[in-house]
Amino acid sequence: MEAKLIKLAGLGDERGNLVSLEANRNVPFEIRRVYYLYGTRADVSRGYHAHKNLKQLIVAVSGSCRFVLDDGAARTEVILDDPAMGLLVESNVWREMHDFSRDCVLMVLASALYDESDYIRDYDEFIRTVGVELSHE
Ligand code: T46
Repeated sequence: MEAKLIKLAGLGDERGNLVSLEANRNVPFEIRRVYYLYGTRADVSRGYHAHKNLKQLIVAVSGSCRFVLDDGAARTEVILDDPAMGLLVESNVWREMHDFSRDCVLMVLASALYDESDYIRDYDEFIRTVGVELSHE
C-alpha cells in the first residue's frame, strides 16, 4: 500500500510559517474531532488498531515519529517530521506509531467523534474484516 501524504500549502511569510486546515478543502472530509498526542516516550509504541469508519489527517506539528500502515495486503512505513505534510489514513488501515521524538506533537483531525466501537484492536480480527471486504469487491 502507499502512504497518502498531502502537502499542506504554507501561508508563511518573512515572519514565519502558517498552515491552515479547512474541511473539504485541503482536508478531504468534514472535521468532527481534533486531538493531539504529546510527551510519548521514545521507547513506547502506540496505535496497534484500525478504524472501521474513520478518516484521519495526521500532522506532526512538532518533532517526528514513524508510522507503519497496513491495509491487510501490504505494509508501508512513513516518517512524519514536517508540519506542512499531512498523512491521510482512511478506514480499515492498521496503524502503529514508533520512534517518537521527545518533542513530538502529533495532531489528528478526525471525521467522527470518539467511538470505541469503531476500533479494531485485534490484528487477526482486522485481517478477517478486510479479508471479508476484499472478497466483496
Ligand atoms: C489513532 C492514533 C493516531 C478518547 O477517549 N477519546 C479520543 O478522542 C481518543 C483519540 C482516545 N480516547 C481514549 C481511548 C483510550 O482509552 O484515550 C485512550 C488512548 O487512546 P488510544 O489507545 O486509542 O491511543 P493511540 O495513541 O493508540 O491512538 C490514537 C487514536 O486513538 C487513534 O484513533 O488513530 O492515535
